[in-house]
Amino acid sequence: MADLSDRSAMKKPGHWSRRQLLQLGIAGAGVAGGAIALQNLTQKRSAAARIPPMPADAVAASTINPMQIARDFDYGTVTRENGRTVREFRMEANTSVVKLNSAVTFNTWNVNNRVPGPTLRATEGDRIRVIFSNQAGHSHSLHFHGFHTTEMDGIKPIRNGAAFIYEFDAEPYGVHLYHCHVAPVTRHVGKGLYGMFIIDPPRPRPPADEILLIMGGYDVNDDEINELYAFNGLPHYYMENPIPIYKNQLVRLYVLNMIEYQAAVTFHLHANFFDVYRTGMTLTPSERADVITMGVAERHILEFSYGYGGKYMFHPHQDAIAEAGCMGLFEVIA
Ligand SMILES: [Cu+2]
Repeated sequence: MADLSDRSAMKKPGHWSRRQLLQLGIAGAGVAGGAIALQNLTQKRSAAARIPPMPADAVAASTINPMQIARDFDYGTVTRENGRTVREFRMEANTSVVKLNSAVTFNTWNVNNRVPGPTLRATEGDRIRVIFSNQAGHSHSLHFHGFHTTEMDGIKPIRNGAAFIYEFDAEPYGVHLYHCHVAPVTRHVGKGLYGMFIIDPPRPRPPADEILLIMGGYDVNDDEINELYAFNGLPHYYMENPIPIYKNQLVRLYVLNMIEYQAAVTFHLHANFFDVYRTGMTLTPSERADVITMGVAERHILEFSYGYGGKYMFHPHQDAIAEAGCMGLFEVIA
């Protein structure tokens, strides 16, 4: 793959010149021109599910907006090539300061200026093309979980100012992830360079209110211990801004643990039990629980609905971690 040496013209995803795309060898692949016939084909899988509107006042006092991240699934730019669906994603490694709370700012390494990075979503069998540009000031990479060739495994550092195209088939279906794999990986992940990669089964799951929760930690003083924790980027955010869900509506949680410096945490949901689809790789649940243990990079689909209105907490049952920011509320509304 070609490296891009001219970083000045590559400030933002979406502002890539035809020359740069030619350097990457993809200008003819329907990227640059008007050949994109199926722009952002958002699937209507949840059309029958009732999903509350985003609270108008849920604006984070930060560059990260967890309320938006919770239901934001990126299906990429869709084209057809040789009879198959190709989903193309622009992902840019950045370094940016994030206000974690009123007292603490943190220098994150991230994708597309958010922690977690964009939630990529495809259907099993699609072709995935990730155009990765590193504008972060350090070497980074994108390592995807899933089946792919060694060249696409993302362990080779992509230097600052360079770019690389990761391309592979979306398989197998499940809840997966991507993260930087440059050493020390714990540091690169701990600073925010990770996200979720969902591959839907060929026959879609039933309609549900689909919500993403990624647990992360922040080592704000470089002592290799997290001082703050968060769901979807910001500590304590969902305690002040509960996620609205409807009563008696099936909720499908996609949960991922990306807390470094910590062997495992649990995920606990109050006043309820959830069906567990381990790694999202089954169509029928394997168990029912209200606490599930998750090592680093473990992820599951958890399904439930609430029969009573009100506010209900979710958090790891390592209560010190919960109290340091990894704690939130669902608000069940009629
Ligand atoms: Cu990195």
